[in-house]
Amino acid sequence: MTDKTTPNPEFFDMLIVGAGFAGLYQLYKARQMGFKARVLEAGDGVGGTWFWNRYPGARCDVESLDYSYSFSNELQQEWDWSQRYAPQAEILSYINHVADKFGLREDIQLNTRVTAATFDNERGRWSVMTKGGEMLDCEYLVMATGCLSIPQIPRFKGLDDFKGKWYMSADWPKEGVDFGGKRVGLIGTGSSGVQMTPLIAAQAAHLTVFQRTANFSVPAQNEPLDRATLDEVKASYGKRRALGREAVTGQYLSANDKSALEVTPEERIAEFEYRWRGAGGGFRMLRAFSDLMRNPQANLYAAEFVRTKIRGIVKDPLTAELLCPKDDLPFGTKRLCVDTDYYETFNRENVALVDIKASPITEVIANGVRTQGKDYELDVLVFATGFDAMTGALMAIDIRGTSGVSLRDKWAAGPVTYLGIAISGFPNLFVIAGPGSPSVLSNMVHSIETHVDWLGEFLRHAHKKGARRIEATQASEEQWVRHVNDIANQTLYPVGNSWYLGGNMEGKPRVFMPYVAGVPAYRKKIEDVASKDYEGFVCE
Ligand code: FAD
Ligand code: N01
Repeated sequence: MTDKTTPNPEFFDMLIVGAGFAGLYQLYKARQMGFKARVLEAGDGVGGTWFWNRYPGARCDVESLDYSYSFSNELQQEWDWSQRYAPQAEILSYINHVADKFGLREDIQLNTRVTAATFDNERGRWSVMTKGGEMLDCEYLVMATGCLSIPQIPRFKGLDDFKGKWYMSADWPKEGVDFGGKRVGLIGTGSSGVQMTPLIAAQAAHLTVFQRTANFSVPAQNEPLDRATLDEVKASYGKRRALGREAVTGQYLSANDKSALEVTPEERIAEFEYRWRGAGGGFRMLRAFSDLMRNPQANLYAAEFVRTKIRGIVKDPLTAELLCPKDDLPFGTKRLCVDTDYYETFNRENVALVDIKASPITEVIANGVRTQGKDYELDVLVFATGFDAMTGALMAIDIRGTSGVSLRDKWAAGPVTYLGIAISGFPNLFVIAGPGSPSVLSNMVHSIETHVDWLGEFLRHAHKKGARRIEATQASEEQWVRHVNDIANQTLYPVGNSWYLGGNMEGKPRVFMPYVAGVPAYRKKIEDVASKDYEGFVCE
């Protein structure tokens, strides 16, 4: 630990904020480059998303064979995933295994929240301040702070007076929660709420699901991975990873390049059925046809398919109708939920769905929840209310670049970056999988590796030239932001209200944040930039 009283803060070549998939790989890479580096992590363990989100049913929706590091063949050969979509605990074990295998822990400082970072123009260094008052200096500051790491804390009136216990999906107790015999209220029906609903329902005396907006959910078709499958994948893992690199979402899956409009109705239903019953998963469903996210009619076909499924599964017609997403939410414009028995759960006697769009929650009362129409008696409340996504973790830190310019001010109308990795006015600061990169629309582990590898090459290149200060120009940033917006506006993504565009938080600027053109198109852009002597950056 750095001595807090030292007048000269300890200096690092690189400080990395966050110990999730991104921070760990960045540390591994920094060491390979001979850097003195340290990771600062707010939590008391590594794992990021998978450290915090321990709620029942939490698991990935990109297959684990792809949602895992590819940088070490030894690692991918020795690790056996138990299921197609591994549960949270297994992903967390994997990340811990990575930390141990590569001896990363000695350079990871846990229980350390970064509160401020200031660039010293004269010395070309970042001064980083922690919540505990510690100061550390570095040449490069890498923000591996995550896109979904700042939960939206429920601000319901009366919550402090609630007599029961309440929990948040993204800050779940390590010891778990026993719902046995309890009347549980769940607020939030996004991916987290959808994953936990069947498990809570199976344990609790009664579950009331409070739904504000119905979202689309498709079956995961999760299954155990047997030895033969694992051996087969491992025998040609490189090939699978290479195919993933060339896929729009950075993962190995079958994409149909036909338009939903060029096939017969029977062929269309057959394709959707194959993805619903056989292939499973949200990313596979989104690739059922090439134009689902571009053509309103194609999108409507997918939406109608899922609505028909819901009506077929859920026996009570009123509940079924309530669960059907409405036309103002085109299919897939909000992250598709991926479930195991979500809709089926509403056929259980001990589960009720409440429409809080029609009758909003007015307050939490001592023994439950009050809506405009009715009181619900509850022993436990669960909030699966989402995140201050993509910008929240960066805006929570007081980051000041050249001439004291504040990131909070710069991003007041929405995030602006060059390539989703650098910000003009903030030299030597890099964001892993930030806004303006494929990020959350892709297999994140793949996109994280892409950024860390590209940045590594960039820093090597800069050092060779004797440059120590790297900064994106304002012109290149403006051009990139325009491009990101243009591409998004050619799709249906900005039509649905979602956290992708800040629409889940009151007062947050509405800007579509991820880069929708896909992983291969993005890689081509960043490789082009590199091949043109890192065009758009000033290195001196
Ligand atoms: P995180 O894992 O979010 O790690 C960031 C870390 O930074 C956290 O540990 C946080 O505590 C720390 N931190 C933040 N601010 C500070 C600070 N100021 N000081 C110190 N530390 C700080 N993506 C997929 O591609 N596929 C999936 O299947 C998938 N499933 C998901 C399931 C859930 C429940 C959630 C919430 C997200 C999921 N995601 C998925 C997205 C997921 O966030 C990424 O895949 C990935 O884990 C992000 O890794 P990261 O290292 O970038 O960020
Ligand atoms: O959060 P969300 P999440 N009163 O924002 C509701 C990843 N992830 O944690 O839609 C009442 O999606 C809100 O309602 P509305 C994935 O990328 C992946 O579930 O705003 N309700 C919504 O229903 C995902 O997209 C997996 O009207 C309130 C819900 O809470 C991202 O993380 C699993 C409310 C929030 O849904 C976030 O998912 C989990 C209020 N005041 C997470 N505030 C996988 O499957 C919010 N809501 C891999």
